Amino acid sequence: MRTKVAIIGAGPAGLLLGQLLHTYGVDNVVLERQTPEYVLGRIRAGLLEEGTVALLDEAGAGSRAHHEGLVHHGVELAFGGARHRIDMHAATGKTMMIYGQTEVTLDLMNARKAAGLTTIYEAADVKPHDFDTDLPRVTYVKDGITHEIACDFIAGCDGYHGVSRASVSASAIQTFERVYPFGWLGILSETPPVSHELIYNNHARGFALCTMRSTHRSRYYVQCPLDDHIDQWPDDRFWDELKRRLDQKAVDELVTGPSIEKSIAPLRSFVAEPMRFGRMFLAGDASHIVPPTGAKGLNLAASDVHYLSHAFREYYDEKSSAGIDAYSSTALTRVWKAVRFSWWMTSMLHKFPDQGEFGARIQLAELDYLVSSKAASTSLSENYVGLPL
Ligand code: FAS
Ligand code: PHB
Repeated sequence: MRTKVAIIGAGPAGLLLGQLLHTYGVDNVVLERQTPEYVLGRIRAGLLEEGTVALLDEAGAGSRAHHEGLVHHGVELAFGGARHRIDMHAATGKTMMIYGQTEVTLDLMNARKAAGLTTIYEAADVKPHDFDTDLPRVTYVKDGITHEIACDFIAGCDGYHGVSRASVSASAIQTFERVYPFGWLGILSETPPVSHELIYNNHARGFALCTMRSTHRSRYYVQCPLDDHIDQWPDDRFWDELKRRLDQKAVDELVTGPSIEKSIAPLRSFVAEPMRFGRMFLAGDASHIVPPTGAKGLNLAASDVHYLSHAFREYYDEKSSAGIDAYSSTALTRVWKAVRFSWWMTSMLHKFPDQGEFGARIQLAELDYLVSSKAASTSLSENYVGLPL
């Protein structure tokens, strides 16, 4: 088999890249090690920046988001028993959309199927080869048979645990990492959200986030110890702990119910540099991870794909390598600003084991400054809604 761009990974990054390249007339094949059902079963991100929604539109996969997504103009920060709204639309003119990553992935899968494009699911032992030459190729095993795809370029969209970054020699890559001393315990319930917007809670017992997937499906997170196991968190314990961390109005209005999904995610900040290795390019979680506090993970994958898809279009349409040569530095400039923002939000809202009373007071002072200063809340807003592409 031969294609122009071999994409490893059928998560949001890989599928969005595949759709945009198809729109630009660039032939591509997507290789995914899991089944479509497994990929759709992962409950992850929930908040889309305007730029991400615009990319879904450009990829021909945005219409359901516009019908079913919830457009938000702000968020609330809760601390010291009170809630404070940050009107992000007033500060930036931009909005955010609540539309789950599962739905984004499904819409991209359906668009790819409708376009008759090749996606090879359950592709085992996927390996990128010779990406430091002009003849890169990818091999994989399907039904016990080894296949090879000759290509012009390889896009590593295979997430943090993927094979692409792992295939780069240690001397060619530099990584930066911060692992946080806690995780997020998340629950999905078929209950109406406690508020029509998100509530980020700083509490002495730990962070909590009230978010949603629709007007009848809620998602809540509480900060938990890294070594906690999901079996230690029956629903009743989760709801009790969440109530201890919310303001009284939220407690009074919270509708609890059985969990339809419950999971614990570790938190880390991670960046691999560069994002290009010869004819192989990394995009999304394959190259960087952020703590979900700033709602940047999925949106960063989308901005990487924006830059990379335009670079490939320029290469084939204009016979110019300027875009692909600039991809890594262009993408990393935006990545690091989102990594900083996500680290800052995480540092301000979570209880750190070694922070002490002084650290707790600094957090409250930061939050109080944020909600009482137009300049501070504008800075928060422009990062949260998404910096310009
Ligand atoms: P993904 O990891 O989504 O997709 C990579 C794909 O590559 C997967 O389908 C995988 O099966 C496949 N793959 C891996 N190795 C392969 C191989 N060797 N061969 C072939 N295929 C291979 N972000 C937020 O903004 N908000 C959140 O609340 C949030 N919660 C999260 C919770 C969890 C538990 C995790 C892990 C992440 C969360 N994220 C969140 C971040 C998440 O949304 C990512 O940013 C997003 O999935 C990035 O998309 P991709 O880069 O496509 O990577
Ligand atoms: C979510 O809806 O899952 C979500 C929203 C905002 C975040 C993190 C997660 O910062």
